[in-house]
This record gives sequence, structure tokens and C-alpha cells, in this order.
Amino acid sequence: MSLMDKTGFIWIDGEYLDWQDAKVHCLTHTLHYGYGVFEGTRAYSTDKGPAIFRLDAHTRRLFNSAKILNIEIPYSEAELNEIQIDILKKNKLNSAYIRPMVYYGGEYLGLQTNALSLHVMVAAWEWGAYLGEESLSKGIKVRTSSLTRNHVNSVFCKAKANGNYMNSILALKEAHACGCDEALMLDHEGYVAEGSGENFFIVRDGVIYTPDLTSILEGITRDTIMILAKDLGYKVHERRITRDEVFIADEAFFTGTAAEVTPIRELDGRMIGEGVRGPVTTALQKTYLEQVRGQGDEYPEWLTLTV
Ligand code: PPE
Repeated sequence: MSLMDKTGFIWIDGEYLDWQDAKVHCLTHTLHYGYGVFEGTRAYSTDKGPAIFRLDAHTRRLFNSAKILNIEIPYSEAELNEIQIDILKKNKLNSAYIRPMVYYGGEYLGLQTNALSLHVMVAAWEWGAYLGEESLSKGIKVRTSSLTRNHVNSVFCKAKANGNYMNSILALKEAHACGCDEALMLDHEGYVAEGSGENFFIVRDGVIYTPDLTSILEGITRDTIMILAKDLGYKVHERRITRDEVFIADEAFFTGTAAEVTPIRELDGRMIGEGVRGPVTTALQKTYLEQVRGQGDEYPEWLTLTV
């Protein structure tokens, strides 16, 4: 069931609605101003049945995002976990992308949110490689964005908030217009931040570096990769990275629930390393894809079976 099929069920405020009936009004507050929070979680087919990867961490982040925006979600984390498990069963999905969102209703417009109704939805569908089928093996072409990543005191980067994504969409459009697959965004001081929808890593002389958690989303795949990389014996450092350091890196890659581990073969017309998926990226991608598919023994707590 892909998003294009327009079939199956979507959960809204305690009820499963047919895909076609899961509608909101055009005066929906979040539609006008972007004040809402969401998540993106993947479930993979495993030997033991479909399993959601790091469900607890994603649901925790949804609640943290809501806290940052001063929104009180009218469900517990356990309840929302149950719904995400249940929606896979209901839609008979073996692998899926799950999208919970918390948004305000359309009782009135204007910037106050005090008296608005609050809604929660959860949808799920099959989603293939985020940046195109060949991206995972061949790597992608990236361009540094002319747009600055969200400033820490403008919108809050640790919230996965709807409105934060306007900055991402502008950057992605610009990258596509230049014939690239994705944008690399710099923070307001000019240091490397992240992709439009991914965290960023480089490898130099066998050591892995990733930007620290200032103007970037606290990615769950980023965290997973740091753990797996250390298990494989790599040193991982969180620190500021400059754009020229990326040009001379041996490898670079993006991480995200949707993008998984996507190699970067080119930035701003400069080939990164050999211009192919490098050995460290290959090892991390392989380990990551094994973990999410239940083929690793180390972290059983990362998988929530849905059967
Ligand atoms: N930074 C941003 C801005 C971001 O949107 C994501 C997820 C990440 C980093 C990586 O976070 P995590 O998924 O926890 O490892 N981007 C989502 C795709 C956005 C979209 O809807 O498109 C995702 O990967 O699910």
C-alpha cells in the first residue's frame, strides 16, 4: 500500500477512517501557520514479522517536540505506541513509514492557540528509498544551500515541528533546480548543519565526525549510527564541521529514518573521496540495514514486533 494507492485506514482522534475520509477543514490552524509537530518512523519486515524500529525513541521525540512548542498531547506515549503498532496490522503492512502528527483545529484564525481544539493523526504506508532507488548504492549529488539552517533562537531545532520544514523545502527545491539530489545546510555561523531531512556525517582518516546538536534535529538514525560505529571500532566525534573540510573528506553520508544511510558522492561540484560509496559508509549502511531488519542480536529493544 503506497501513498498513491489512496486505500487503507488513517487514525484520527481515536477512530480509524477510510483513507478517502481522513480530511481536515481548509481553516485548520496548522495548515495556515505550521504550528504542529510530527514524527516519521519506519517499520521493516523481519523474520519474526513486521517490526517498528526505535518506536519508543520516536514517540518520545514527538512528546518532546510538543513540549518545546508548549502543546499537551491528550494521549500517553504508550497509547500512541499502541496506535502505531495497530495501524500496521489494520493496513496489513509488512514494512511502512509511519507518520503521527499533532495539529490544531480550525475554530478560528489568528496566532493564539489557547482555545483551539487539538488533534492527533497517525497514517502509515509503504515508502521506498527516500532519495531514489540508486541513492543507497551509488550515492547522491549535494549542493550547499544558499539558505541558512533554522537559527536556534528563531524556531526550535529539536522540535520536529511542521513549520520548521519550510526552510527545508526551500533548500531542497534550490538543490533540485541545480540538478542535485539534496541540499547541505549551514548554520547561521557558516558551519555544516544537516540536510533538508537528514543528519550529516563525514569520515576522515578512518575517524567519523558529525555536527553537534545545535541547529539540527536530534536524529534517531544519527544516534543509532553513532552507537553502531563505536561497536564496529570507529571513533566518532561530535563537533563543528566546515564546508571545506567536507570537500577533502574521504567519505560523507546522510542519515535519517527515511534516507537510512545515504552516501554522498559529490558536494558543490567536488567529488567526495573516490566519488563512490566508501568503505566506512558501506559498513555502517550494512550494519544499519541488518539492525532494522532484525538481523542483529545486540539491540533487541530497538525493535517492536507488531504481531
Ligand atoms: N534532520 C531533519 C531536518 C529531518 O527532517 C530528519 C528526519 C533528520 C534530521 C533525521 O532524523 P531521524 O529520522 O530521527 O534519523 N527526516 C524525515 C523525513 C522528512 C520528510 O517527511 O520528508 C525522516 O527521515 O523520516
